[in-house]
Amino acid sequence: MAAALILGTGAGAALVISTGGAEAPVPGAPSGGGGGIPGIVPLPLASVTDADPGGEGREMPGEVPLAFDGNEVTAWRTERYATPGFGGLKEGVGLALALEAPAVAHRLDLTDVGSGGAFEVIAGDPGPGARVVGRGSFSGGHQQVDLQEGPPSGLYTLWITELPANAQGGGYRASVSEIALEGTPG
Ligand SMILES: [Ca+2]
Repeated sequence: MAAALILGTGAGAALVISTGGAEAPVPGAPSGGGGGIPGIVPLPLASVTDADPGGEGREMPGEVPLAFDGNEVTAWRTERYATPGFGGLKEGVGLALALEAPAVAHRLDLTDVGSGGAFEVIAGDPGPGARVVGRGSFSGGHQQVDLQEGPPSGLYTLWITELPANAQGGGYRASVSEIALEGTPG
């Protein structure tokens, strides 16, 4: 399917033209990824980091790789807090997903442990003026969160604003077993 997309309208706007014929394969992308929506593919991640801008800047960084190791048994967990609202210590914590190249994310694939709470998907960083493109709550399983289309971004943040109850050990914490983005490369 040949298509021409003009991305952006300001200075530095990129013109991306498919050359027709075979599209470049995405390394590691399973065929049929994207649930059958044309042009939607898994978006390769360059890095994932813990986000704790309102705290000490660290939120279990050693466990971050467990959120995308392909194993639903292992998970990145937040620290454990006294209340769903982080004990009043901060507005949220999360995972920052840096893409290998800017893209329009259409969907967040999330597998988690727990039930309830709340999260946002932000194109870019959290904070004042953050561009929220999706919202959801923890499901204790696999879910797909549809995201609002917007300009391409090289960074998407899973921003947890309310923690689910911690199933083991009391308190409140979120656990992300697997996280991935699907969308349209920019
Ligand atoms: Ca995992």
